[in-house]
Formats: sequence, structure tokens, C-alpha cells
Amino acid sequence: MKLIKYPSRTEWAEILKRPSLDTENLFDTVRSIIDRVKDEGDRAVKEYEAVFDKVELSNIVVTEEEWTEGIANVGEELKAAITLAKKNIETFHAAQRFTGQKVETMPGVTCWQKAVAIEKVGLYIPGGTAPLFSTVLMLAVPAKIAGCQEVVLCTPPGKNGKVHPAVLFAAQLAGVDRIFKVGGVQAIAAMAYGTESVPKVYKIFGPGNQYVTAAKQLVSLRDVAIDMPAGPSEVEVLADASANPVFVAADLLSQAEHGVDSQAMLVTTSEDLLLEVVEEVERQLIELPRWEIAAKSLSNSKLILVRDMKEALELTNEYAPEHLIVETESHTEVAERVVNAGSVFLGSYSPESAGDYASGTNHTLPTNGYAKAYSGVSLDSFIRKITFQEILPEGIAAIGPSIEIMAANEQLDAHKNAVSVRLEKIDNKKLK
Ligand code: HSO
Ligand code: ZN
Repeated sequence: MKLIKYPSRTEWAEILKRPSLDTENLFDTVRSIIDRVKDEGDRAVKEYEAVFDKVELSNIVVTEEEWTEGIANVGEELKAAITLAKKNIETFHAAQRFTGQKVETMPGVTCWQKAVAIEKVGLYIPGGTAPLFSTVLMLAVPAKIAGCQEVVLCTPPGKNGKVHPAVLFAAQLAGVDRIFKVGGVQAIAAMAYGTESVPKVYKIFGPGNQYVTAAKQLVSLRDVAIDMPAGPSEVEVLADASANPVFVAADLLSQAEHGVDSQAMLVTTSEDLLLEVVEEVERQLIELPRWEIAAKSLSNSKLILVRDMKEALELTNEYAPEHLIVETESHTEVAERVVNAGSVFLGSYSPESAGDYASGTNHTLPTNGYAKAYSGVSLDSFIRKITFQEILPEGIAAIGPSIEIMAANEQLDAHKNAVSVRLEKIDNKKLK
């Protein structure tokens, strides 16, 4: 962890930099895998599964029996916990339902929007060091509420050729239609183009490593939509002297254990707190099973001492963290001045872990400063808003002449004509 005291504004850009990855050959490698899956379908997918996930699969589909058998291995306690989380995620996302209203912009001109679900969506759940079954809920629950007709999920199997039981349980609970044992770039390509087994979808969601992210970016250039550009996870804790150093340290570590490239930041107005947090992090770190990962990622972490809350907020808005925990005296006031963040956690008893699992908010959020322009996944991510309009003769009579003038001035006479023929018809009727 780097301790930075009262940095000057000229140093901010350097301090707030995310660890950058060398992506020289990344896109070439990823493109070649995508192309083969596109051309050869399941055959290429299975070959890549053998190479990257070290499993020989005769069938990449999770069958009904496999699904049921897997779920039987999930303990009752975990099932109950996942069920509670699902309920809260459902409650929060159901409240996001869009109710458009019909608007009469002029007499006889009515316009409205209607939310329509994306018919086919694909969810990607990474394997790796920790199976993120919580992400299954975060993606499948809103997809079902939105009314997506086909919700498929790809996830790499373990070396035993099986999908993690908790992923199977969460998927069943949330209403996923089909699961495929495919990971990495080959999973993204399979969902983008379709194979004999995997259906082609219209939008792909979910986190992944740099290869998965690059694959999502490449397929989204032309062929399929994606949720958002994703990068390593991050948290910023914004705290003053009133904060509890034990809580702050625990929050920084909960981020740090995600991966060696995740980032945890503390921005504080209190030097005493900063020093206590340093001690506390060291104390808590050695107790963690994933201490090695956390220790590595803490080397990207910064503890920044600033002059006052105004400066703390300016720095925060410049960083635009994926997660922001505000542990200050008047956190409501402070939070009101936050304009760039993915998800904000207020007060001493709102750890990021709550949003990661069970409070109800979504944990698929913009990283890497994208919070300046993007929102996290929500019900909106699974719908499109189609606009409708219905114009009566009196309506076209009212707006028609303006359309004719605008079209003529853009030198688009056919546009003008589409209005003129109608206005003439209305005039003729009046004459009769
Ligand atoms: N913090 C991660 C989500 C997660 N945490 C899943 C635990 N499981 C990105 O928001
Ligand atoms: Zn997390």
C-alpha cells in the first residue's frame, strides 16, 4: 500500500491511474479463437475447452439430470442464503419497471415509449479461483423480470467436467433456461455467433478476465450488444476521523481478495485513521485464506490523506470508483456531492459485501473510470424502449408545414413529399 499525504492536483492523474495491462498481442489471439468458433462451432469449442480448461467434453450442454444431480450437492444453509439474496435482488429490480406515458406533443400528435425485453440474452459466469454464483443472480434475475424469452448461461466446467453446484442452484432459482460448459473467449464467441449447441443471443452480459473482456469488445463491434466494458474490480473508501478502522480495513481487503489486479483506495481527512487502517489491514490480512492474492493487489492500493472533505470529494469524482463506501460523520450530505461512482454504500454498516451479495442492488458495475459515463447493470440493461407515435390528420396538419420546410432545407425532397401528399389529401377533403 502506498501512503500519499496531501498530494497536489498535478499529481492526481498519476495517483488515480488504474494498473494497466499490456494488450499488444491480446486482440490477435482472441480474434483467432473467435473466428474458429464462428466457422467450426461446437468442434472448435470442445477443442478450446480441452486446451484452456483441461477437460474433454463429449457434450457441452448441461443435461437436466446433471443439473438436478449437481443441485443435490448444495447444502440447505447455502440454498437458504442464495434464496434470501435472490428475493432482495428481485424486489429491487422489479421496482425498476418502466411505465411509459403517452404524451400529446401537439393536438393529434401522440408519442410514447414501450419497454420490450431483449428476446435472447447470454450470461457469462467465470470459473477461476472463486465460482461467482452470486453473479448468476445479478444477471438472471433482472433478465427474467424484464421478460427475456431465452436466458442462456455459459461457464467453464471444473477439471471434473462439471459445473459448480451453487452455480447450478442459483441458475435454477433465477430461471436460467440452459447452461453450457464453455468458458473464456470460446464462450463469448459461441453466444455471439451460435453453434450447434449454443444459441446465438442478442446481448452478452457478465464479467471475465482480460481475454473475455477483449472477446466481448470484439464481437460487440458488429454482431452483438454487450453490457459494458469491464475491468478489474475496485473500491474506494471515503472516510473521516469518525470511521471505524477495523471496518475500513475489512472493506479494503474484501476488494483486494478478488484478484491480483483489483484496486482498493482509501481517501481520508484523518491521518490518525489512515495509520490505524494500515495496522488493521496487516492484522486482518494474515488471517485470510486468500492473503497472497490480497497482498499482491494491495501493492496497487493507495491510502490518500487530503486536506478536507471538499478535496476528498473532488478526488473521488475524478477517480469515479466502481464501489464507493462513505464512512463519514454526515454521510448523507457527503453522498449528495458524489457525481461519479458505480454504487455507493453509506455509513458504517453498509459494507460493499452487502451489495455484492444480498441487499438487492446489482454488483455488475462500471470499472476503470467508466462510472463517469455508464451505469451498472439494471432492469434497463435487459430491455429496449421502443418509441411509438400515432398522428391524426389534425396532427399532421399542425406539424406538416414545418416538416416540409425543414426537409426542403436539408434538400431531402422525398421526405418533404411524404408529408405534402398527406396535406393535399386533407385539403381536398376540406374542399369537398
Ligand atoms: N465485487 C464484485 C462482485 C462480487 N463480489 C461477487 C463477491 N462476489 C464486483 O462488483
Ligand atoms: Zn466483491
